[in-house]
Amino acid sequence: MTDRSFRFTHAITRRPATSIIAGLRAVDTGNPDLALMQAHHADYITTLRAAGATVIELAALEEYPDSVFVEDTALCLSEGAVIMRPGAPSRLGEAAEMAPNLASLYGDLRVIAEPGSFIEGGDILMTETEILVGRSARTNAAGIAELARLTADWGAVVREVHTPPGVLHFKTDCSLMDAETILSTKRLSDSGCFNGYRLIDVAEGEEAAANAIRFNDLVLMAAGFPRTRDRLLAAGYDVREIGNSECAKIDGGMSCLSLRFTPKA
Ligand code: CIR
Repeated sequence: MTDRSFRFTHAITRRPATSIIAGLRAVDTGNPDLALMQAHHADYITTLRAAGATVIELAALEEYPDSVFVEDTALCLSEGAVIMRPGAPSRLGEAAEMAPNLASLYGDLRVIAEPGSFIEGGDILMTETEILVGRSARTNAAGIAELARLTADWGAVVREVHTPPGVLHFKTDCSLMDAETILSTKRLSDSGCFNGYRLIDVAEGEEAAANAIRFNDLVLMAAGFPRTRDRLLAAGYDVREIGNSECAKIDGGMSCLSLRFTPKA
């Protein structure tokens, strides 16, 4: 066991653009405040560095309002990286913007390229033994099948699962805490997709706390969910709370804000 699903050397982030106010959202609760988002983003990066990450900060991309959410553009594995094909038309071009950054770090870069394939990184949960991919409004069966084909010779085991209806991404509702343990909402875990894993339930009414990340010895979670935080503390995790009020207005959370990986040249 190498714990490669949560032990990493690197992270990539992208600075939020002023166009963030045009970010996609399921429900309009007002526009994000850029200055406050930048402060939260800086705290997020400082915390990743405290966890041991070499953080590569990319410049803002004004033409893509949602481009701060770099997770959706790629999947980074131990053996190589795969450029995604986002299902949101306004985000399709973000994937090509990420490619050169990963090409310079990885010897093997592959691309989801079929015109009918759609897949976003937010729908992908990598565990120690398998890659779970949730079908959603952004990720279709063709995208999942293409990912499975592209990664088969790396030994990847891709399992198609379902994102709950009305939930943006699979990982909106779950996170890997360690090699055996997943933090999840009940509405997702009730599907049985995590049978065999140890589960920590997000507290009822705190569903937005499910999108957390484990990076080396730290767990980064959105601030404002005290009952879920206390469950993670009781389970022994070293938890850091990061403000997420502005990203939350456009359906973003902890995992969306970075790619986390150990490059293999
Ligand atoms: C979107 O709708 O695509 C963005 N507003 C939010 C993306 C969040 N990304 C993620 O969960 N991985």
